[in-house]
Amino acid sequence: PIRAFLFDLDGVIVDTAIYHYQAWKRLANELGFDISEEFNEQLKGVSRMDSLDLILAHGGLTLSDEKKNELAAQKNQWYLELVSRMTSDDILPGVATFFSQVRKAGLQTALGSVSKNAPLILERIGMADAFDAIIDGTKITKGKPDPEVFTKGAAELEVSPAECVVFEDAVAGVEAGKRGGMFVVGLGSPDVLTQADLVAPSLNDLTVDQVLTKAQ
Ligand code: B16
Ligand code: MG
Repeated sequence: PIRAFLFDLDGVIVDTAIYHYQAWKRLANELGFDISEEFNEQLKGVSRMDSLDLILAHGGLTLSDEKKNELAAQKNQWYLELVSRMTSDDILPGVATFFSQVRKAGLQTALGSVSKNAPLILERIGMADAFDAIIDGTKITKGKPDPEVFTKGAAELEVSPAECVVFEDAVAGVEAGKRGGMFVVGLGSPDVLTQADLVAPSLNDLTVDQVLTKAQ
């Protein structure tokens, strides 16, 4: 049976992708090129350094590790300025209702985010106590599509992968859940999230019962 739900943060609980995009775009512009919203899709669920590498390759730049660390720190500073203004109003529609159903169903919950800023964001939106386990970018060595962020969540909850459902909005995150041996609910477009076992536009369009019926 399903015993735990594992949630991605950005794109599932909150929409921080827009802030990541604004901060990366500002950085690219300072370096003399631009990134589009379409390009930004590739950055979703991807770690900070891997994102920077993709952006620099896009701009045709090769830089030293020292310079890259400096740029990543600058982007994060801009990103944090945007995140610091977040409140519970930034929680995506349907999340609160879905979480109360999760509790009623007696399921465990974990956060599976590659963001090193995940605890800060949870604090800002008032959801720091909403999860039984929190796996963030400081607890993993490999970002999505590696399954580590979700397998660690399952381990911390003491459940097996087959007992978990992952909720993800990113292609890399859906792949991570599947590679971890879990049932994956994709939140977004079925044309994009082709590997997901079930796809809905957002948590607002799903009930816990619907998910459990499909997953077990
Ligand atoms: P940070 P998720 C991911 O969060 C974002 O989708 C991705 O765009 C970002 O680069 C990554 O976190 C690292 O974030 O720079 O804050 O450590 O989707 O795994 O919740
Ligand atoms: Mg995401």
